[in-house]
Order: sequence, then C-alpha cells, then structure tokens
Amino acid sequence: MKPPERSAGRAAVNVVKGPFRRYAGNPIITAGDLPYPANSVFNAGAALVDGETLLLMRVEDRRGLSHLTVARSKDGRADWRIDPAPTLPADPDGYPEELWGIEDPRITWVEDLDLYVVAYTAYSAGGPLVSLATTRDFATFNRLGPMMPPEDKDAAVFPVRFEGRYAMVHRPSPSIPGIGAHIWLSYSPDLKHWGDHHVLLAARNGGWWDANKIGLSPPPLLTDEGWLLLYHGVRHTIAGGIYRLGLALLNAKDPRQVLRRADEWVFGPEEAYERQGDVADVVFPCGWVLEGDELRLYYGAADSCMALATARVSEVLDWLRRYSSPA
Ligand code: BMA
Repeated sequence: MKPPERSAGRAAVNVVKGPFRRYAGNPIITAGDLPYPANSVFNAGAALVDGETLLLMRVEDRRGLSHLTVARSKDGRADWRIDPAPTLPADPDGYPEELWGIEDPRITWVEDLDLYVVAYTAYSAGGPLVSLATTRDFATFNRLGPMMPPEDKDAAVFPVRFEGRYAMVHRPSPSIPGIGAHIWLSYSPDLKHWGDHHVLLAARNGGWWDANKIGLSPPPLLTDEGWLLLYHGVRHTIAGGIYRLGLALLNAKDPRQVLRRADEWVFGPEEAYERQGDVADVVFPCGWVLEGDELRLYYGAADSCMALATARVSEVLDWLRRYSSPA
C-alpha cells in the first residue's frame, strides 16, 4: 500500500473540501495597511452600506487595547479605504465598562428600527461583557450600554422580531470548572431589558472539536431553510486552542428550535496567516455579507489580520445537510 503523502502542515492531509473558498489575495487587510500605528487588525463585523462592503474592524493598538475602525471597498475584496483615525474609540469616561477597550463587533440591519445595531464586547474591570450601539452611517454611534453582565461575549441581534420581541444570541462563560460555555438566546421588548434566556446550542464534551467552549461567529443569516448559524468551537490542546467553525440551522419562525447541527467543522486554520500570528490557529469571523448568490465571510486570522472566504448559500446548506442528521 502506498504510504500517505507527507506534508508540512495539516492542510494537505485528508482534507474535506468545504463550501468556503479562501480568497487568493488573503490576507485582505493587515496592520500595515492602517493609516495610523497599530499592533493588529482582526475580527471585523460586516455590512453592505450604500452599495459597498463595510467592515467594522477590531484594531488592537500598541498598548494592547482595542477600538473599532471602518474600512470600505466597492467589491468587498480589494482597494479598502480605511478611516484616518479610530472610528469608534472606547469611551471609558462615559462608559466605564469600556475600560480596557471594545472588541469583536457584529452588525445587524434591524429593519423596523431603520438602524444598524452593533453588538460588541466591552472589556470592563469585571471582565468582558455584551454592549449594544446603533448607527445609520457608521460615523456617529448611539451607545445603548451594557446588556449582559460579565463574562459574556459573541453576541448578535436578529434582524427581525419574534412575536414582537427582539432576540439576541450571546455566550456567557460560567466560572465553575467543568461547566461548558454554551450559546444562549435571550429576548427583549425594547433592546435594553433582556430575559427569557435559553441555551440554544451547547458545547459538546470530551474529544469533540467543539467541546467545552463555543460562541456565535457572524449574526444569524435567514435562508429558505431557516436561520443559518456559523459558530466557533475551541479545542484545547497542550499547545493551545484551535478555533474552528461549525454550522447549525434554526427554525425561521422560532429560532429556539435547532433543526440541524453538523458534526464536523466546516472551516479551520490551514494557511500560514491563520496558523501563525499573535494567537496561533485561529479563524474568527464576526461578519458575512450576501450579495446576489455570493456569501462573503470576513474573518480575523491568528488575531493578526483580516481574511476573506466565499461560498454560495446553497452549497453551505448542502454541506450542512450532508454532515448532519436532523436534530
Ligand atoms: C476569543 C476572543 C476573540 C479572539 C479569540 C482567539 O475569546 O477574545 O477576540 O480572536 O479568543 O484569541
């Protein structure tokens, strides 16, 4: 029997080609592309605004604290125009929960508000928590303040209401060892007061790729088959964590019902820019945009730079059907 081919990384061995294809020009934005000094740029939220792709990027400055900065591109791939100074700096004087910066924004266009709602992590003295802000133009923002106490991250609001209530996905982290960090779903009549909390998707146990700690990646996307959920799972190894991505599908009318969840990860760190950086082996998307049939997934790579992968929604749904059984 022929021995398996050797390769330098894990990429070439037993690869299942998933629906997401990396853009050949990756990474699309690095710290060197910013018009001011910074350590890294990663984990951007994304939206289509005035016919262009807008990224609200997490920029880590040279103190180690993060703020958010806008980049715009006509084709969502190249020729990014980046704001000359931080677009949304942390405001620890007005909002003490932003003491150590703001991170990982997820953008949702909420039709009945006629506004974008940005869910982001505010790094407070008590730990990271979920804050919301609204904007129409990504130049001025209206902070709604902290929504969930620490530790809680990886939040996004749904674009529609369910029986009159807003809904938000988020990920509280229990401090008790052995209790996993699961994805939760909460409801609000006014975007401010949240309750009716449910576990939406639980981290698996033992040796699974998504054991112990999972979190939402971009905001849920409505498809013909339900809400498509892309989430990250963290596998803890002796060498550190590996951040990979998995897929699930939620009922369109009642997102508490999980219709499907794939067993295998659909995308993980393979390329050098994903495997080496400030934090090795991380792919971390906070935004995707759908233009025509093309789904563009924007992800932070190795907590250092921004990268892009594209797919067709139909291929993503086919893959999910193939690698899951109905819940
Ligand atoms: C998570 C978040 C992300 C980060 C990832 C990998 O907990 O803090 O911002 O990209 O870890 O370091």
